[in-house]
Amino acid sequence: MDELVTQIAAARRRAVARAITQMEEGGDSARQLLARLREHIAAIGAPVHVIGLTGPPGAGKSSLSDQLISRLRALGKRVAVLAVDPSSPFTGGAVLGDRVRMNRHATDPSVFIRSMGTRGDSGGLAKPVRDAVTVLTAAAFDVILIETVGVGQSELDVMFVADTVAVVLTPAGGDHIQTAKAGIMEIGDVFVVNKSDLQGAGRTAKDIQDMLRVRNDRAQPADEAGEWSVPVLLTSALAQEGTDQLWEALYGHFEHLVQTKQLAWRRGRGRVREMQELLGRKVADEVERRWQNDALWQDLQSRVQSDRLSVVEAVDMAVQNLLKD
Ligand SMILES: Nc1nc2c(ncn2[C@@H]2O[C@H](COP(=O)(O)OP(=O)(O)O)[C@@H](O)[C@H]2O)c(=O)[nH]1
Ligand SMILES: [Mg+2]
Repeated sequence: MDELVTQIAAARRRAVARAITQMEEGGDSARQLLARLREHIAAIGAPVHVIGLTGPPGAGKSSLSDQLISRLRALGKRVAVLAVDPSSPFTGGAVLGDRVRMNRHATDPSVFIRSMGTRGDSGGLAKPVRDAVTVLTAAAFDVILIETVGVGQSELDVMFVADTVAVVLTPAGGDHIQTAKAGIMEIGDVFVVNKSDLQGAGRTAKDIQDMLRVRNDRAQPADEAGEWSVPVLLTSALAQEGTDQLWEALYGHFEHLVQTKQLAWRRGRGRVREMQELLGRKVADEVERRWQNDALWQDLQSRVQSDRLSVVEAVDMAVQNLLKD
């Protein structure tokens, strides 16, 4: 164990990879390793910046990651990329594409690229990702990029691990934003219209601005800590345009969090989100178990089935019973 911690602290590639596999699998040894890594992190005070990249498949997240790695390496920073596929227990084709996109960096000892499935899945979807971030933080990476595949609830959960969330879209017209609207439009700290070499990028950027205005109207009034003004950037990973500005925006958001002392709050909020998600799952599992085995729950079920009890009443009674003991 200590040997593994020492090797992770020295950023030995194989040790880091092995530790992340442990985090995917979960269990007692992973938990012990995490505790040791946290001690190490507390001792070194690693000022890591965790960035989430989300958006529809094919938007160019991996291509942008590749560009960002180059920029960060030029600045002398060490970079890790986690390509996460929460919709699949296996690390499949999309993630394979991710690796190809970033291949030229694969042999750089200051770059670590890893794809993750959610095999273990005992503690919610974000957990293995959060734990992998702990491993990479202990290995003293300066920046950790988390790329998620797809657009669903699980991607949102994963994004709450990040300090800065970039939502990557393309000039695919209004419907694109409509589909993306369910959730990810709410969590972006930076918006990116990639493939700006294609037509309609300016229009898409304007649609996003309009959407953000609605979002701001709904938001709480700014506290004295100050508000972050969400930028909408045009990039072309293909033409290598706008990617330096993207890094500046991402880092600017991190500086904002640090200067306004919101970083710790934000990380705490992410942990609370994860707690809520995990609690919800555990309660759902428990309900499922009772539904099958418990006489009272069976009775509620059959009364609803034969229309002797309304659904709402049955749910109220079930919840009361759940909370009773
Ligand atoms: N025209 C154009 N194509 C791009 C750009 N960025 C990425 N692509 C292409 O879009 C496809 C998907 O890119 P990828 O980075 O794998 O997207 P991801 O699924 O979001 O990670 C690839 O064929 C890329 O070459 C861009 O700025 N302009
Ligand atoms: Mg990708």
